[in-house]
Amino acid sequence: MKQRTCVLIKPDGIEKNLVGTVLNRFEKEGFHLIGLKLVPPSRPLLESFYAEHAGKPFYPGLLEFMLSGCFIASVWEGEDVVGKVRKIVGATNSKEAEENTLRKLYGTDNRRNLVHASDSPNSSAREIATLFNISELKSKENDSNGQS
Ligand code: 3AN
Repeated sequence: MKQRTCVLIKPDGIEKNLVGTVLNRFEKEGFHLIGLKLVPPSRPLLESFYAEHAGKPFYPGLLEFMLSGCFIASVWEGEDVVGKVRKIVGATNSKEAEENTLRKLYGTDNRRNLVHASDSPNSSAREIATLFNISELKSKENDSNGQS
């Protein structure tokens, strides 16, 4: 099924100069990039993005880390892209992530784990709406090569 997913490259990924590496991994898979921007740290925005984790023990540390620098927000489209991207990203804790996943290759632990990827089509719809205006996403209407 054609889906969209929201991928963040977290502040550690920017700090380690891995933005191109992460984007390239998804491009090589054949997924279509339909949204991309650098987002300055904003507490209200991150509280909204991570609302489902409010109250969990790791929540304050998660927010503090995400507020430590800019992050990249991206939207990818493709067949079953939500699950495929989650597989490429790997388990939450970089130390326990599967070989050759982005978190295993480049992450540090369960907080500094390089990337976020939507866990379901419902989450991706909510996350994309939190971070992007419709007009910021590539569509048949605003892209002359017709890909969306
Ligand atoms: P994932 O991103 O793998 O779906 P979630 O949704 O369980 O993981 O957690 C959201 C984010 O919260 C993670 N990406 C990670 O940055 C942080 N996090 C989750 N569990 C922990 C933990 N035990 N300690 C520190 N940070 C955590």
